[in-house]
Amino acid sequence: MSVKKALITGIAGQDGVYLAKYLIAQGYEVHGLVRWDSDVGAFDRLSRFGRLGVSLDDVTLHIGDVCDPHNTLDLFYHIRPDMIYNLAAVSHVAVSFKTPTAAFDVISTGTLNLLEAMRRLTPRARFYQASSSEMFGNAPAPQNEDTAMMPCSPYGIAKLSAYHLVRLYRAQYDVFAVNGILFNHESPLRAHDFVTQKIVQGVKAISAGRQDCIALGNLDARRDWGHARDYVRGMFMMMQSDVPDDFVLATGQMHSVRSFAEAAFACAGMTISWQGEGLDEVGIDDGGTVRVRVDEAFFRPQELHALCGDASKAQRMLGWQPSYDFQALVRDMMEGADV
Ligand code: G4F
Repeated sequence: MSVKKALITGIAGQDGVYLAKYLIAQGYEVHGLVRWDSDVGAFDRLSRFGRLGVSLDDVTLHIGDVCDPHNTLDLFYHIRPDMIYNLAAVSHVAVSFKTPTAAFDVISTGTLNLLEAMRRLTPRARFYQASSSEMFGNAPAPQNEDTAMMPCSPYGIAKLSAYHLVRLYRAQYDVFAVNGILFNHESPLRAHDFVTQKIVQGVKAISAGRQDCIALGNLDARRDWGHARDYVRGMFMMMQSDVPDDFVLATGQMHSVRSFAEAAFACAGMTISWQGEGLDEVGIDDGGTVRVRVDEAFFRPQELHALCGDASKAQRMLGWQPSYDFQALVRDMMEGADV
C-alpha cells in the first residue's frame, strides 16, 4: 500500500508542529506550507520542530501562501495529498482587530482556495478545518456544536465564514471535510503573546530575578484551556471517522486569567493574593511585592468573557478524551524550556 500524504498549512505554529510529529509517528508523508518572510526567509521560523524533537528531514516544506489560488492549485497538483489539515491563520484575536483584512484573507479566502483546489484535483482527499471556539462569541457557556454562534472579533467572524464554507462544500460537492471546533489549547510551544505563555514566561522571569511584575489585561476573562497534544490527536480522530462532521474539543473546565496566574505562581512556590478592583487590581506575593498589575493596553476592543466547551459528541462518536487537566497543563508549561 502506498504511503499516505498529509498537507499541513500553518505547519510552523504550535499545532502544526504537534500534528506533524503525530502524523509522522502514524507513518504519514508530511508536507507543510510555510510563508516566505522578507526578514528571516521561510525556514527560520521553524525552531519549534527542534524543541519537540522533530527532524526537519522528516517533513517536506513548501514555500507558499493559502491566499494565492495559483499556489494552492499548484500544491495539490504536485503533492496530491490524501489529507489536508488547514491550520493557517492570523491566530491572535487581538491582532485581528488591527489587521482585519489580513485575517479575512488567510482564514476565509485561504480556506476557500484550499477547498476549491481539493474538489478540482483531489476530490477524494479528506479536509480538516481549524475552526475555533472564538466563533461562539458571548453565547452562554457551555457551548457545543448546536450553540448559536455570535462571534465578536474579526478573527471569530472570519473563522465562522470558513466553517460555513466547509459545510457548504460538504453538502454541495460531497467532499470529506470536517470542522474541529477547538477551545483554547496551549503547550510549552505556545507563542509568548497568548496569555498563558505570557504568564508562564513572566513567572519564570520573576523567579529568576529578571523581571518584577507581569502586566495583564482582563483578569476576569474565563477560558477552557486544554493541551495542544490532546487536541491534535482529536484532529486526527475526526479525519478517521466514517462520515464527515463537526466536533467540539474541550476539557469542560473553565478558569479565569487570574486563576491561571495563581496556578503558575504556585508551581514556582509563590502564593499570590489579590487587592483592589478593575484597573487598580494587583496580585501581591507573600513579601508584599506587586507581581501582577492590570494594563488597559491589553484589553480587547470587544471581550469574549466565558468559554467552556461541551465535548460530549467527540467523546461519544470518536472516543476522544483529553489527558491533561488544568493543573497538568500549567505544570507542563512551567516545566517547558524558556522561550
Ligand atoms: O490567550 P489569548 O490571547 O487567547 P484567545 O483570545 O482566547 O484566543 C485563542 O483561543 C482561541 C480559541 O477560543 C483561538 F481560536 C485563538 O486562535 C487563540 O488560540 O487570550 C485569552 C484571554 C482573553 O480573554 C484576553 O482578553 O486572556 C485575556 N487576556 C488578559 N490579559 C490577555 C491578556 N490575553 C493576552 N493575549 N495578553 C494579555 O496580556
